[in-house]
Amino acid sequence: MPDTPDTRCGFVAVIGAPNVGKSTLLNAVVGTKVSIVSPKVQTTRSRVLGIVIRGASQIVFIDTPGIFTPRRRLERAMVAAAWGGAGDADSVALLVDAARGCDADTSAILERLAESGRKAILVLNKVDLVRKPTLLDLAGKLNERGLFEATFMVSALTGDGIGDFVEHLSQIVAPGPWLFPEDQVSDMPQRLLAAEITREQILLQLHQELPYRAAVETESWEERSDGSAKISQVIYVEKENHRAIVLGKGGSRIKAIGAAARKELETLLDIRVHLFLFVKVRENWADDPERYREWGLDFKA
Ligand SMILES: Nc1nc2c(ncn2[C@@H]2O[C@H](COP(=O)(O)OP(=O)(O)O)[C@@H](O)[C@H]2O)c(=O)[nH]1
Ligand SMILES: [Mg+2]
Repeated sequence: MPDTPDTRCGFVAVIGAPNVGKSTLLNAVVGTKVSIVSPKVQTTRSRVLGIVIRGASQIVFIDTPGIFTPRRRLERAMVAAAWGGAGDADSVALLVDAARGCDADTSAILERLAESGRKAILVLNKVDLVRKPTLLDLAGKLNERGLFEATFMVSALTGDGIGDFVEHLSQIVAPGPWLFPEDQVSDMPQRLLAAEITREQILLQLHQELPYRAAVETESWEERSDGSAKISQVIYVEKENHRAIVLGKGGSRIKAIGAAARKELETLLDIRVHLFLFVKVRENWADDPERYREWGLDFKA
């Protein structure tokens, strides 16, 4: 017998309209939070990897920003990153919100998939929200154009159907060596993940346009001798009145954001965390090339 290893490995890009549950799916397959989630669109700004091992297969999921018709520079860069993720991957999973059905964003993605000529995997998400007949109707309709090699019906929230989906992928990824260490679940540096956790709280706790116009950066990360970490972050907003909103009355909002983010970080990192947040006004951060580099986005997309 030749001593060829029987391992398999492949990249699977998760694409779809905003808010269909791509990041929730990524966290569900990985089993821990690697990508932040909120009810707001544009939560995911860059490409995030989630790495899963199933049997002899290592499946590397690429979470992408939602695909929609972009208007601003940041949006253009995010959509370009999403399609870039699909181009780099061995397989593409198109996620559709079963409750929302086939809306304009999803139709546009189907159009582009058809043009590319590559087969994708259809994943109908949020099955916990719809009745079976509606679901089957939608699956039938989406399959009419013959763009999909397989269809899965899942709930990223409850975990329903996730096992079958991962099992299928473990069988179709190509034979080859694993590309990441066995215990690695993401490629996101801890400082960036920590910043994302705080941004998630901003999205969850604040409303209107402001959350989309805030950025978070981890400025320093100090490991202390008692095993805890002191993390300082800056929240960048674009206007002085946004700063006031993030701070809240007597600093109450920033306090709540910090408390929730700290709790989440302590669970994720499994250490005690001292989190210090500062709010700064930086007009036009969304037009600063440096930010794009940091997130792995193309400024000129
Ligand atoms: N009911 C239900 N809600 C879900 C499910 N998956 C995601 N969501 C919710 O949909 C919203 C958007 O999720 P997110 O993962 O950020 O979507 P993304 O923009 O595609 O990455 C969040 O409020 C999630 O909690 C699901 O299977 N069922
Ligand atoms: Mg997302």
